[in-house]
Order: sequence, then C-alpha cells, then structure tokens
Amino acid sequence: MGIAIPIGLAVTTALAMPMVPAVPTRWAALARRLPASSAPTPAITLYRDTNGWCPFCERVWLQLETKGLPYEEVLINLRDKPQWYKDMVPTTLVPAVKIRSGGTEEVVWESDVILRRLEELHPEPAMLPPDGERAAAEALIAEAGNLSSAGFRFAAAVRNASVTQEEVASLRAAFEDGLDALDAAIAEGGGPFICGGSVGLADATYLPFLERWAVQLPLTSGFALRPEEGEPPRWPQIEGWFVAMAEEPAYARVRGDTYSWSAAVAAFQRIFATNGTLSDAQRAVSRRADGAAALELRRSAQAAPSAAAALAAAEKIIANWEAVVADATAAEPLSQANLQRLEEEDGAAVELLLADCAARLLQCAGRWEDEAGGEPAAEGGEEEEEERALCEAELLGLEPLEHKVRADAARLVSARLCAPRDMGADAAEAMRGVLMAMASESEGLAWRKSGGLL
Ligand SMILES: N[C@@H](CCC(=O)N[C@@H](CS)C(=O)NCC(=O)O)C(=O)O
Repeated sequence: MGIAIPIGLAVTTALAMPMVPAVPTRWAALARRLPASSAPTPAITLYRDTNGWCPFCERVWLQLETKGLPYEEVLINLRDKPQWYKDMVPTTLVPAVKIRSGGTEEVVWESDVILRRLEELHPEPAMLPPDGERAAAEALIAEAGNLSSAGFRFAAAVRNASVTQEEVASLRAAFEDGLDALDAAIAEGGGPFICGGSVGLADATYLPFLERWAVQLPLTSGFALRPEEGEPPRWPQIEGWFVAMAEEPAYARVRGDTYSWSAAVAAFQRIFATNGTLSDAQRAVSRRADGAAALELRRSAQAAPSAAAALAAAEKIIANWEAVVADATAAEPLSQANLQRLEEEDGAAVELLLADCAARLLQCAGRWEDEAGGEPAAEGGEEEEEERALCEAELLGLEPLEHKVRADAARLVSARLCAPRDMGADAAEAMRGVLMAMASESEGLAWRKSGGLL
C-alpha cells in the first residue's frame, strides 16, 4: 500500500506491562484522531437484517443514502427476532422504518410502501419523474418482480438435477429476454440509470438482485451478467448502469462487494445442505465460491484505498473492536462457523492487531502524522509516546508462534469482514488490504525468527 507502518499503540495486556493502563489509553488514543461528531439523533430509524443480505432493505437503504437523509440503523437478527420488533411490525419482516416528526412516530413496513412514503415526505432529490411523466418508470418498477423471478427460476433449475437440459435452456432464454428488455428500456430512457440521468426508485428496485447476480450467477450457474475484462458486454446498457452505480456516492455504504457475495454463496450452500451434507453439485459451487473469495482477498492486498474509505474502516474498528475480538475467539461462532477461530487466550493478540490495523488505516487517512511526517496529528502527550515505545518493543519481541497467531488473526478478521454488513465496500477493501499486509508481515517474521520452521 506504499505506507510507512506505525507501530501499534499499546501493550497487549495490563498484566504484561502493569505500568501502562493498556486498553483505555490505546483506544482513547486512536479515537482522539477521529473527526469530532456532533450529529443530533436522526429522525429516521432503519430496521434491517444483521447479515446485510436482505434485498428489500437494500432498496430503502439506497433511497435514504440518495436523499441524504440522516438515519440510524437497528439490526434485526432474522433467526431470532426480538419480541419488541414483532410487536411493532405486523408482518415481522424487515425492512421497516420509524419516522419521528413533531412529537409523533410513524412505523412503516413493506419496502415498496416505505419507498413511496419517504418519497412523499422527502421529495428532493426526486426519485420518480414528475406526475404525468411517470408511466415508463412505473412500468419498469412493476416489471422488476418478473425479471427477478425469471432469474431465480433459471438459477434454481441449474441446481436441480431433476430438471432437463431443455427446461434449463428455456428458463435461461426467458431470463435473457428479461435482461434484453431491461437493456432496451435503459437505452430508451437515455441512461445511464434505469430511468435516465439520476438514481431513482427503479434503480433501487432492480439494484439488489442485479448486484448479487453479477457476482453469484457465474459461480452458481455459469451465467455471466457482466463481461470478463476486455470482453464486449452482452448487455451494454446494463453494464453502463453498473459502472454509473459504482460511481454514485449514495451506493458506497450499501453496495455488497465481490468478496462478500462470493462468501455468501459458500455460506448458502452450507446453510441449505441436507442434514449438513453437501451434494456433489453444492460442493462444486462451494469450492468455486471459496476460491473466488480467496482470490478477492488476495486482490485486496494490492488495493490503494481512498482516505475516506480508510477513515470509515478505522472508525468502525474503534467503535466495534470488542465484538470483533469476541467473534475471533468464539468457541461457538454465530456465523461463518467454517472459518477457524482462535483460542480465547488469543484475545489480547487480536486486540493488539486491531489497534495496529486502526492506526495504519488512520495513517492512510492522513490522520496519523502531520504532513511533514513528524509529530502525531492529535496530541496524546507523553503517556502516548511511552506507550508507542513499549509497543514497538513488544512487537519486536514477539515470539515466532505469537507472530503466527497474529497472522492467523489478520486472515480470519479479513475473511469475516463483509460489506455491506459491517461497513461499506470501499472501507472493507481498505481494511482487508491492511490486514493482508499485516498477515504477510507476521508470517515473514514467524518464518525468519523460527529459522524457517513456522
Ligand atoms: N414484501 C416485503 C418482503 C420483506 C422480506 O421478505 N424480508 C425478509 C428478509 S429478505 C424477512 O424479513 N424475512 C424474515 C422472515 O421471513 O421471518 C418487503 O418488500 O418489504
């Protein structure tokens, strides 16, 4: 990543270095480098799924971001929905939003109802054409369900051994017809978005499935919605839409990335395995998805993150490091249980890794040192300087096996990191890149210090 590496900020445990109040000082020192936030409690709450997989939530989420409306998020675990949520939302499904205004609260559920209500309450920027010019947009929105069913029917048929080749071919043709029609409609509206030059409700409606199909259909069904690099696109307008969407600031926090959708494919195969046993076809898909995810992790090691992405990742670690340590050392992990966790006693090493990773991300974000590369950007005083020196000594003194644990922790955390569940795709890529660099570094040190044994 071409950055000088700041040494982590503090010692692993207060026990090892009793003279330093390790944890509070370390995280406080990192937090001092974050921009101050004084945002009032937002008037909108979005209730969405913990995994970040729900396509209906993504529609509303994109709308909130596009309109620039301040909102807070409450995550609902769909496998164990809290009673208060079931009492609040009659369908018990996500998404829902709570809108506070003038002392009253309104709860709205069903994604299409939410989209329309938010449009009504917050008409700017408009995500529907003006009255009287809406017919094409409404027709496209109404058609989305048919395209999504055609895609899912085709994908399910490919995986079903009892469906004949002819039936698969006919479902594929029906799906391709739907994509042809969408491509033509985008051209008709002038592009690059589905109904013209700006993001609208039609984009929000199509986005969730087009986005995951682009990554998942090649893995599950041998179907390329987007072209291989250098190849001409089969659907040029849809391709132009993907490119335009990727540049939309509103999409940055909402977008699921290639790594996360590939990892989700493998997770789905395991979730839907009969009695925990994968069929040959499921195993093949799972291996392809694991391979694509691993490749993507390696690719992120070469990423050159923007300052904003690095800062967003650092903010998230600083706010959430305790949960990450708990997950990385969980005896019974709640998700991605196939990823090997560390021992409980490795918690301190994971914490040090995370603090170090946050420090490096802050450095990428230009919030570590001043422009001359000298003094720290935030004044932490002598205590902080002392901590840095201790930490430097500690890192230099790590045993080969401790470096091995650190490298395993870095690879584990980068594989656990999913977008949009945990952070935006660019932030996730920035953090994975730093973690992969740290893993290689520690592996090199473990190898060198052990005389090539580890
Ligand atoms: N028609 C609803 C569908 C919402 C929906 O199916 N949400 C799923 C998550 S993708 C859900 O809450 N599932 C939990 C459950 O079925 O209990 C909408 O558009 O909001």
